Order: sequence, then C-alpha cells, then structure tokens
Amino acid sequence: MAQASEHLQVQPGLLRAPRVTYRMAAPQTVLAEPGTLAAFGFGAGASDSDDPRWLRVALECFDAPAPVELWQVDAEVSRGCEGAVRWSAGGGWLFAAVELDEADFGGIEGASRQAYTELRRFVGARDESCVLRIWNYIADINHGQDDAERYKQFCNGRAAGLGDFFAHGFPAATAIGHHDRRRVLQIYLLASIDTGHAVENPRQVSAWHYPRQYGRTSPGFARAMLMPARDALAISGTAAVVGYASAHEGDLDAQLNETLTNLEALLATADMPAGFDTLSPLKTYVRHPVDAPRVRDILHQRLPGVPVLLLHGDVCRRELLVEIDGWRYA
Ligand code: 3EB
Repeated sequence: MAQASEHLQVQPGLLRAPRVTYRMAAPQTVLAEPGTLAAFGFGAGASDSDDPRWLRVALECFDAPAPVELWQVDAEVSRGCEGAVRWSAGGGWLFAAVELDEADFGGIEGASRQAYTELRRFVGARDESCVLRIWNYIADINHGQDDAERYKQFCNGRAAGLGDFFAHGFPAATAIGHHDRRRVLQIYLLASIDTGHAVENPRQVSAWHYPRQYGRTSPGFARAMLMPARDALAISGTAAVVGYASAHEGDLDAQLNETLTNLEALLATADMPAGFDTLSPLKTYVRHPVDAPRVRDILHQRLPGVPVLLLHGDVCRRELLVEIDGWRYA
C-alpha cells in the first residue's frame, strides 16, 4: 500500500522555531535588529555587552575573526535580569543564561547545583516553561580521576539543582570543556510555551541509562529535540559513542566519521531527509588545536556548504577528540 509520505510533516500554525545563523557582525548591530532573542560571541576576543541577550562563550574559535551566532524570532522581544539569570522572551520563546564563578560556590558541583536551581526556579515560573535545549560550558572538564572528574561533579550538581524538573523528559544538551583561566560555568537554554519531541539515537544507549563507569549520576539529556512545529531539529552534542562506549580511541578520522553516522541516524529517526544544508548551522568542538585544520578539511568535503563553527572545546569523555552539535531545519 502506498504511503503519503515517509517524511515528517511540519505543523503549520504552531510556533515557528527560532532561526539560528552565524554572521560576521558587531553585537550592537545584531542586537538592534527586530526579533533578536540571543546573540553569542566566541573566545576572549569577543565583545562584551550589558544586554542580557548577549553571551560571550568561553570557547576560542579556530577561524578569525569569529562570527556571531544569532537566534531570531518573528516577534517583539523583551528582556531582563533576575538573580543570576539573564533572559529574553518573545513569540512564545525564552532564552535564559547563567554564568557563575565556581569560586563563589565551593567548586564545580556547587556552582552547577546553584545554576540549575536558579534556572529551574526562573523557567518554572514562566509561560515558556518547556525547556527544549541546553548548552553547558565548563572549565577543565576532564580534570580529576574517575568519580572526582570535574564533568562527573558537574553532573551531580546538575541533577541536584534540577530535582524532578525534567521528570517528564530531558531536553537536548551539550556539555563541553572550555579553557578560560577563570573557572566560570556558563549555561544557557532555549525554552518555549509548547513541548517538543525528544529523539533518541537507535545506535546509542540513552544517556540516562549509561552504566556506572560513566559516573554516579547519569547525564540527563535527549540526543535531539524536534521543535514544537516539527520545523527544526536541535541536535545534542554528538560524538563517537556507539552503544554506551566511546569508539575509535586515538583515531580522529574514525571518530569524526562515526559522529557523522550518528548525526545521520538522528535525522533518520526524526523522519528528516538525510544530509545537512546551508541553513543547518553546526558547531564542531575540537579537543586538540593541532587537529582543527584536518577536521575543517574533512567537514568541508563531507558537509559542503554547511555553516560550521570550529571551536576549541573538550569533549566530556577524555578519549573523545571531537563532538558536533547544531540545528537542522525541515
Ligand atoms: C555523549 O554522547 C557525549 O552531559 O549534557 C553529550 C551531550 C555529552 C550532552 C551532557 C554529554 C552531555 O555522551 C557527552
């Protein structure tokens, strides 16, 4: 029997996903444009701004000058600050960000607990209380051994701060190590008035089912999140994880290849056509700066025309050399 379509149906009339782009522009320029929900600079050279919609991400970009990442919605945007939370909202969408100095909270676990407590309280009181996507940038993410590794302490604090806030399902997420000398924990999120649709990767064990060796507190995140109107897929940090195990230790090319296979598996599971395109911005986090040119070359070949931001960042498992996250629009 013939089927009408195997591909997902964009739901007209529902909340349209924010448009995410990379652009060479000054923060003042993009922040002055109507509908700008958030804008991000990358690395120590990025500008500062008091606008709560602006965040300087503590990851260096391998391409200079670094572009600005821009989130835009078709609506008027309001903004403000509440405690440590900086936020903006418009058209059913909410951006919220927290930056905490670990020294003020006795280390990464305390800072992570505090950050997630504040975010949970803030978002929980908003109409846009459906958290769809979260980014976490953490100093020295792989310092410490086994359960004392800082990423695992971060996971403990995150779970403690969240409590049962994601009991109905986890958002998509990224957790990456930065190299800023100040130990600042940066967390930002996208939430909406409508629920999304979580997507898992059939090639991977869901993160919340990772075995004990990956930490006392399993990381809580979905592999990807379809936006409410099914018009865009927010893809979590994706690396060379097959089942629950890291694959191809020490082999950059093979890890990158496995990562791309995982990305395709997510698109297929979300009923999206294969491949990425010029409207699908991706971020690639590379552990060793010496690997950046090769990663750039391979992605240029494998993903022609796709906007890729190449950043210096450490994957939360020390054996993993590269990770990719981003957006795919339907
Ligand atoms: C992985 O596949 C890589 O702790 O929020 C990816 C995305 C990873 C998010 C998180 C961790 C997180 O397990 C690690």
